[in-house]
This record gives sequence, C-alpha cells and structure tokens, in this order.
Amino acid sequence: TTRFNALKADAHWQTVWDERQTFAADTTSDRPRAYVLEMFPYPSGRIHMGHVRNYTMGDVLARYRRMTGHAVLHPMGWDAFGMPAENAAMEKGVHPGNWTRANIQTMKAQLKRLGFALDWSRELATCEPDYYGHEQALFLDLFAAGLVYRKESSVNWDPVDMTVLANEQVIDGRGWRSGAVVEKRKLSQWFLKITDFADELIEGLGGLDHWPDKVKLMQENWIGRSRGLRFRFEIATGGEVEVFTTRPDTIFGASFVAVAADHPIARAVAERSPEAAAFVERCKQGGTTAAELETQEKQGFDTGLRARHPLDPSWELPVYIANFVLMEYGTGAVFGVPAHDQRDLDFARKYDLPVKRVVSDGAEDGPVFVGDTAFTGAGTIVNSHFLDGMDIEEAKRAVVDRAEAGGWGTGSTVYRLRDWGVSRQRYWGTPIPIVHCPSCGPVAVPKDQLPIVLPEDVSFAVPGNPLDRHPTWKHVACPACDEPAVRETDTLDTFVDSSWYFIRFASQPDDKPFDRAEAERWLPVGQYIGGVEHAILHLLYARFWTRALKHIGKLDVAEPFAGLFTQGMVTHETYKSADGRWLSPDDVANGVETATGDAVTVGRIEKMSKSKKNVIDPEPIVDQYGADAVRWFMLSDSPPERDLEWSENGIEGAWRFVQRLWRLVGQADAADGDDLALRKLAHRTTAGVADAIEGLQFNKAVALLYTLAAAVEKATPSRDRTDAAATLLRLAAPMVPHLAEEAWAAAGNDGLIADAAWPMIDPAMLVDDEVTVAVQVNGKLRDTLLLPKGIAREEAEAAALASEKVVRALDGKAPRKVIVVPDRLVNLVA
Ligand code: ANZ
Ligand code: ZN
Repeated sequence: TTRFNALKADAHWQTVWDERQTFAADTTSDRPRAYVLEMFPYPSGRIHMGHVRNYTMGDVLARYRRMTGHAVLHPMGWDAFGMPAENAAMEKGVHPGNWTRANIQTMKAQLKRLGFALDWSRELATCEPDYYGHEQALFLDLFAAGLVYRKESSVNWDPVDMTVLANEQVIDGRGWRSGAVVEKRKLSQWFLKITDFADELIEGLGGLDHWPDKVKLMQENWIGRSRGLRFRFEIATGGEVEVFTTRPDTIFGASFVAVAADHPIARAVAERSPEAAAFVERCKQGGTTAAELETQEKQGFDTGLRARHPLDPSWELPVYIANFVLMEYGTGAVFGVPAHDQRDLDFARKYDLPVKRVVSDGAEDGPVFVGDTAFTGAGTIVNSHFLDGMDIEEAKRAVVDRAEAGGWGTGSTVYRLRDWGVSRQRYWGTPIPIVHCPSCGPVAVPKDQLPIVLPEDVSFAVPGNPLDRHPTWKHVACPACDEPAVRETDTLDTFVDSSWYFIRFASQPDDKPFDRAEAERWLPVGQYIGGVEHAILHLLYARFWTRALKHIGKLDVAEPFAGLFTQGMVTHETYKSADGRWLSPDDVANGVETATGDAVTVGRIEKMSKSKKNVIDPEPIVDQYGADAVRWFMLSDSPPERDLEWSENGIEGAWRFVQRLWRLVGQADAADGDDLALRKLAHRTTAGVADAIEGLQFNKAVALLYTLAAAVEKATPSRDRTDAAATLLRLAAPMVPHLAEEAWAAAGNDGLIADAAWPMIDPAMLVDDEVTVAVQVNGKLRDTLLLPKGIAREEAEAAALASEKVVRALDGKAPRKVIVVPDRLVNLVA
C-alpha cells in the first residue's frame, strides 16, 4: 500500500464536507438530538494549541454521536467584542471591527484545516448587529421585568488618560499606559439582579450530575451563602449598631464590636476625632476588597463608644473601627469572639481584650482561653448561661429564637454574590439600549428601533470612550416625549454576549433572538467543553441569564449545560538564553540558541504563553503532519482533564501511528477462516471505545485502538481479520476523520464514513472469558468443563448432565439432587 497523503486527503474531504453540508444540524428527522458545544473563541488573531485540544475533544464526541444515530448540533462562533480590539486600535491605528473581522477570517480558515465537524451555517460573531441587536432586545425584556437597575458604583479612573480602566488595566494601583495612580470614581451604572437568583443558582447545582464537583463547589463558594443572625447592640450613649454573625451560638464569648472604616459610625466618629479620621484614611489606603483585607495585619481604633450586650445590658463591649471588616458584606459590623475566630483572636491579643471560651471540645471547659490558635471545631457550649450543654447547632437556633422573641434580631441569610455590574465605558461592545431624557429619565429604546448600531467613524487617537465624544451618535429624540435626549454611551460587559450565544446557536430567526420551541428542542447543551478559567463567572452568568429568561417566560430551560467538562492545558518546556531572555522553541536546537550558538537553560514545563515564548503554532504543524496526526496527539497522551505536554516526539509518534493505521485498515483478506479471539477483541474494543468517548476519556479510547491495531497487525489472514480492520476504521473515524474517509472510499463504500453507523456489538462476544467448572458425582470429581462465565444454573446443570463421563458415573440414571456453585462447581447426587 501507499503512504497516506494527509495534505491531499485533508483538503479533499474538507471540501466534500463543506459542499455537501455534511455537518449541518439535522432539524427535520426524529432522531434523538445531541448538542455538543465547546466554548467559543475570542478572535485574538490565531488559533492556539489550547483551541486545538478543546475543539478536537468536542469534535470526537460530535462525530461519535452522529455515528450512534443522533441529530447533532455542533456549532462555532466568535466571542468578538472586548478590549484587545480597542488596544489594537490604539496601538496600530486599525479599526476594532476590521481587526476583529480579519482575525475571524484567519482563525476560521485555521479551524477548517483541522476538519472539525461543525455546522458553519450557524456561525455567529457577537460584534455583528444581527447578534447584538437581539441581545439589546433581551436586555430590554429583563429591564421591563425589573431585573435591570441603575446605581452608583465606583470605577477605576486614570486621571492622566482621563479614562475608566478595566481591572486588568490597573497594575499595582497604576494605569497601565499612563502610569498614573488610579483613583476610584463613582459613576451611575447598570446592574443585573443576579442576587435574586442566588438560592436558585445554588439549588440548581444539585441536579448537575455531569459537572465536575470542583466547579460546582467554586460556584457555590462564589455565591457564598451564609445563614446566621442579624442583631442590634444598643450604644450606651445613644444609637445602635447592627451586626451579622454566622455564629450566634458564641454570643456569650463576645469581647468587642467592630465596624468597617466606611461604616456610618466610623464616619461619624472620624468627624469629631482627627485621630479616628487618620485611621480611617489609613484603612482605605490599605485597600478594602476582601482579598486585600485578608492579607493585611489586623488593626483597630477604639471609638470610645460602648455597646450593650443584648442578653445582659450591664455588660458593655468596646466598639472599634477595624480594618478587617468589609462594608459590603452583612451589615458592615461584627461582634468579635476571639476564642473561636482567628481574626478576632489576633485582634484581641494585639489590643489586650478578653478571650473567653464558650465552645469546648471536652478537653478544657474553663472560661480562660490561652494560646494563639482559635478553636473553630465542633463541641459543646460552655460558660454561656442558658446555652450550656447544647451543641453548636442547637445553640444557634436557641439564640435566633431568643432574638426574634425579644425583638432585637432576626435570622437572616447573606450572600457574597453581588449584583452583576454590566456597564463598560468602552466602544467595542453592545450598546446599552437606553436613552437618557432630561425630563423622563432613563427610557428604554423601543424594540422596533433595534439594533442600535455602533458608529463606524470613531477615533482612538485620544483616550476615553469614543461613543461619548462622537459628534452625532448619542444625540437622539427621547422615545417617550420626543425632546432632545442622549443615548447611554456605556456598552455591555462581554460576559453578557457569552451568556446566551448557545441559545442563538440553537435557533437563529431574523426577527427575534430565538424561536422558543426550536431552542427548547436542542437545549440544554448535552456536553459543554472548555477551560476551567471559566468555571466561575462565565458559567454563573450563563446559568443566571438562562434562569432569568425562564423567569420572564421566554424559554423553559433551567440549566443551560447538562454536562460540563473542563480540559487541561497544553504545556511546553521553557527556554532561556545565556543572558536571560525567554526563547521560543523555534530558536533552540540541540540545547543551544541557534542564533548565537550559546547554551540555553531549559526551564519548567508550563502552559504555552506568549510571555514565556513557549508557544507552538498549530498551523505549521498541520502543514507538516496533517490534521489527523495533530488530532490524534491531542487525544492520546494525557487524560483530557490533565495538562498535555506538547513534544516533537509525541507528534511524530502520532504521525507514525496514522500511517500504520492506513496500512491496517486497507487490509482485506481473501481468506475466510475464523479468528474468534480477534472477533471478540473487536467487539470488546467497540464497546470500550464507546464507553470511553461517552465518558470523555479520550486517551483511554486511543489506548484501546492501539491494542486492536496491534492485534490486527499480528493476526493471520481470516474473515475475522478483515472485519476487525473494518471495525478499527469506524472506531477511529471520529479521531482521524480524513484518513477514515479516504480509506472508506478506497474500500469502495458508498457515501461518507461520517454518515456511517457505529459498529454493532454482539453482546455474546462481550462475555468475559470462560471459567472452568468442576463436575462431581457424589462428591467425586468426574469431569471439568469450560463454560461461559456467569452461566445460569440450569445451563450449567444441563452441560454437566451432557458430559459422557458423568453419564457413565451416574450409570444412566437421573441424579436425585443437584448442587450448583456458580462458575465453580456442579455436584450431582445419585
Ligand atoms: C461572630 C463570630 C464568632 C463569627 C465566631 C465567626 C466565628 P462567613 O461564614 O464567611 O459568612 N463577619 C460578618 N460580617 C463581616 C464583615 N462585613 N466583614 C468581616 N467579617 C464579617 O462569615 C461570617 C462571619 O464573618 C460572621 O460571624 C462575622 O464573625 C464575620 F466564633 O460573628 B462571626
Ligand atoms: Zn423624555
């Protein structure tokens, strides 16, 4: 046989698939539907190995589902809005739209060369009005339903560039371009009420059996639900302070009250005390985010105020302003229980406050708590009056009951999750469909005026939002009163674009975002595959958006992604030159830098990244080895959830296997003998590969195919060998589709292997090996039989009675009694 000419086969079959629209989703048959989706790419410029790995996995599953009789939806599109396009505009003077569309063309051509079974007729780009116009309509639906509101919120302001910065443009507190110290500014911005769905978004995780536990846990922690008690301390000199606690059981262990630096009490105190004012200022410089507070040394300022304990008004606690209390969480105030909270203990030791034990693990129960490690475990309540002897949960309930009965507090639940701020002061995003009218306020743009299209004639020569300074774009008549008004110039967070693209893929009418019935036929996505970096925000926002649509009666789908898989990264060795520059693998050969001849230092194996230059561009690799070898390597070396190290050896090995497979599957024997062992192996491999693909264990599928290939290679000619080679071809087809089509056609088959069925499995062939069963007559061994494992009692008995030796031993008579030990023994009693 000849060599497999990958480049020729790739181009040929890709054209055939395109022309015949082989992978257009079948919406007319009544075959079961399967929706396979990989996270759509940001059109950054070129496809990278991470894309190749991600899309190859999805592709194998999509092709497998077709072969097992499903109507498959496997679409692709572009997450095309976002900052890199504006950066390119600023740096290179190209329009963000031109930059983005050119990148899409390049990347689409690259994806096509990998032979993915995609329905390109459904391609979409979020930066086009025929996508974002529908997004504007959905935004208006949520607005009408009260799920959108406006509030003041702070942004990062670069005082030199006079522009709002995204968080990632703030580096060590300074603007990334100007280097100026970034200020916080309050702007009125749009928010989506994701917090209304906090409980649902937690409960919904319970039904996601095909999601990784770690992702569910990350979502749960991000939402961060805490149940507890909100209650008030009276302040001796008047007024009160409300605190939130998740540990009401420790209420008798309190030794101080602390408020956040921007709490109204702190502000009031700062107004009359310059010392307090200075402390508050210092706290703000240290940062006020949860992460910043976590790492700072605990510090406080005694306000001189005294709080009365609600269960004993004669007991007064000092009120501090403390840098570890967050204003945005709970009530912005806490009571400290040093014995049972580490932050409180650090604080108490520093300011010499009482540390009283109120939970005992049984070893110690006296009120004096020593040491510097708080006890946070389970135990019995002590030193706590009516709570003594209760366990923690009982005591929590008792205190909540007492507070509610006494009217000084209420059981309450708080969340870490905040409403989703979607306003961005950027050009390259979906315009928010609102008009601000001096007399009517913010007014929704009527739907018949959508899409609100971004103006093309913008310049990035000066910093700031081009929409805002455009001469005409924002000036419109108020839709309500027709008086002069201005458009909202903020655009939507790009996470909004990716929160519903999977719905638009499923159904894309011109006149509305989606057709409900058709979308519901495809959704939820059966298998979603993507990077774990999206485990929190993207997935949470998409889940929220889907639930919000359900809530307003637009789509009856609760969870958008029934199955989720997060794949590992593609890694490569890193190299450094003698003078400490990162070197690309292309600049290194045999341990030296090609340009200088100096030895290089081989560094750690890391995720391919531009910054470390350890990137391998897929395109030349596809040129050299063909798409199938690249696909095969992506699937073969590591479990898909783990990192895959790219290596020259690896891709060469894959290429050699592709050639070997080509020789094997071309084999057709004239011989018609049997080879039962090979036939069994072929059936078992068919079942094993199916299981592996369904479980997304691609490396396992590959290993099974190696085994079958080796067995076919070793076998002598027979009819079973011909069949096994044919089976091998079909099983490998989802992974190496170009080779498979070529071999399929060469063997004289009609149609495409992409449309062929997955091989049938004969269950009898799966029966695991045979077992040796002893046959006794009156306890004496008379024969041993080779029987299929798991054989039924009656069949084992019948087989024993059929044995000539047994017939002789029984002397032709029927046994009085038969004892069968499954798979081991048949004892016949005469
Ligand atoms: C008394 C107490 C005793 C607490 C104890 C803990 C242990 P989670 O579970 O994360 O929700 N807290 C409440 N509001 C806070 C704020 N704005 N900034 C900083 N800390 C705050 O945490 C809830 C606990 O964190 C609350 O329960 C409160 O301290 C503190 F042995 O109250 B606890
Ligand atoms: Zn008006």
